[in-house]
Amino acid sequence: MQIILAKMQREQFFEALDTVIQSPKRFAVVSHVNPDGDAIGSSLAFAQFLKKFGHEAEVMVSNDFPDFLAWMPGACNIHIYDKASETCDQILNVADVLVILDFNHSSRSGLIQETLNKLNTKKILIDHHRDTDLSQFFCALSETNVSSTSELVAEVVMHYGEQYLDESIATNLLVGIMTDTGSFSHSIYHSETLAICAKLIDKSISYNQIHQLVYDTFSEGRLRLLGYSISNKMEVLDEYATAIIALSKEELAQFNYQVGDTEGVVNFPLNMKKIRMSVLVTERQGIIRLSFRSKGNFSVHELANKYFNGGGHTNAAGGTLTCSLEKALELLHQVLPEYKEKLNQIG
Ligand SMILES: [Mn+2]
Repeated sequence: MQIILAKMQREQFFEALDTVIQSPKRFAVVSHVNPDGDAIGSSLAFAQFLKKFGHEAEVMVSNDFPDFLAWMPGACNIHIYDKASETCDQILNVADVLVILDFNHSSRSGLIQETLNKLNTKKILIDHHRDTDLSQFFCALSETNVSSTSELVAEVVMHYGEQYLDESIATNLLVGIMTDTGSFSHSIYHSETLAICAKLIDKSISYNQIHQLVYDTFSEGRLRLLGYSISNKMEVLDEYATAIIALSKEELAQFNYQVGDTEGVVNFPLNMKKIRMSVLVTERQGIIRLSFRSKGNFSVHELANKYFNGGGHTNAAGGTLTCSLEKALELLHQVLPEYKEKLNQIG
């Protein structure tokens, strides 16, 4: 049944997309706040794909992306709303079509939300998050059972023909899939993901180089912060098969914190056999950010959604609170007993 529905959705999606890309238009491609490799990779690739049909396509995100993504083909042309809101608003206001990539609710667009909500422009969605309200989109390719939005964009590009897959597009999509799967360690639900990657690797810059550009870029401060987080800050709660790392803004400053420096820290506690859930809590300007990871079928999406104003996927989710770091940790400890049984289940 699911397969039939997915097939129907694809047929409808491509039928609708065909009508849009036939004649030259102005596209604004928007992705989520605190953009990651998948947000940037899928957006750049889709914009580059659109340009092959003679369209104008501008990519925009709410705030800056981490340095380890800055080398990506076309990244220097991305519009950052909090640095150039007027330009961004202008692009949005004249756009014929908005493309929403790697998020499904306008609240995830950060500072762009206000303008987005005002526009009646045709919207196209390509995304792998759950609970999508499809009614607001002209057409949507929304599937949760894929590694990443970049995988879906790869499917779209290849639907139109492999001749559209050039070095930039392939490289950008590979970064998206690589980063959303934690370097191919999770979120791979079918062999198709790797089959797509095989095609991308044939067209992209050297795979080894991409991996190095994304992962071997730590500053000394970032690596020391990782060491400190695990060695000094990791709290292991055996009873709940959970590990928590909390970092205050003073601690982040001590390691000369740059955007993206805590990326991946939350994954390390899961390397322990006994740990089922890992939580990273960080203090930013005025807000507390929580990042959740889990193994197996324990859904951090549910927990993040119920208590931490967030959500995401079964094994990876985020949330935010506007309170002190201490209060956030207090709440986290308070809700754990409710999940004790599930956290101690195998599978
Ligand atoms: Mn993604």
